[in-house]
Amino acid sequence: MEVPPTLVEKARTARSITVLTGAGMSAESGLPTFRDAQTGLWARYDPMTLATPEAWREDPALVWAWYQKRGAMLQTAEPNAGHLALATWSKFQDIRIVTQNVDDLHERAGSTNVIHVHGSLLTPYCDSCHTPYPADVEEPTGERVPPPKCACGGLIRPGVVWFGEMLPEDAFARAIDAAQRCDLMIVVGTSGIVYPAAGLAQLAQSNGASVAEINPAETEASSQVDIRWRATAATALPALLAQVNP
Ligand code: BJW
Ligand code: ZN
Repeated sequence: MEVPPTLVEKARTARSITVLTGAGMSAESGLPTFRDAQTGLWARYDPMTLATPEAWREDPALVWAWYQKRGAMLQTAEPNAGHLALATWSKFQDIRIVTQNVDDLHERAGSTNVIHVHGSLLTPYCDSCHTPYPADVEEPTGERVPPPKCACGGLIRPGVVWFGEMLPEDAFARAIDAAQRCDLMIVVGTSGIVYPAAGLAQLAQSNGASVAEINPAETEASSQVDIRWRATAATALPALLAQVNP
């Protein structure tokens, strides 16, 4: 596979690389993206009905079932060749992964340098007293599954960041740091429309980094990045790694 030579050159000489990943990173592991027409979860469900605090208040059982379903899918999913390439790469170069994904496939591939800016499917907590609750995924039997109750009477909610909610302060601070310190940012599999995560690429660029996009489709960010590579995560990242460390 043809790897953009400028990207190989940048990657070889970079002192610090930050990889910003989105749902497309896990698409080849069988997890649907949010907005892709055919497979996106939101083709069947209205995201505004599900991924918001308002939906949680109005119909927690519907929202809980949706996340249980995604948790069940995650249990049977495996990291793909792209996740594995990043884990291998980070053994010999300074690489930080900033992910918008709520799955744990980067970690399962062996990456230890992962910053989760939109939370995780594996960290439910009480929506009232915020006490963590063990992730106990059961395949939902229907569209609605009542969420467990906390000892305080509150409801256990998914440990993810919904629209209108603040990103976890510590994680986002580390993401900003990773964007500011890198000299190459590789943006993989994100549509670039959800802020503030999407702004990290502009932040890296305004701090002098080159920004490369790996995505089979045009995105909101495409016109601004320095290198556009129309390829998928699981094909491009291993090919890039092979060129950087032949
Ligand atoms: C492949 C591939 C392959 C396919 N290989 N690629 C107006 C203007 C600006 C901002 C706002 C606004 N109104 C509201 C906002 C703020 C809002 C926002 O950004 N909204 C926009 C939609 C406009 N942001 C927020 O609310 C954030 N909080 C915040 O701003 O706090 C401050 C605040 C507080 C109060 C009021 C206002 C502001 C929080 C955002 C939280 C996002 N949460 C979600 C759900 C997480 C839980 C869950 O998983 O259910 O995060 S939404 C969803 O989008 C999820 C994702 O992480 C995120 C990004 O999606 P992603 O990863 O890019 O996926 P897709 O599907 O969009 O794209 C997939 C891509 O992969 C495509 O490009 C494909 O081509 C590609 N692909 N196969 C490589 N094999
Ligand atoms: Zn509680």
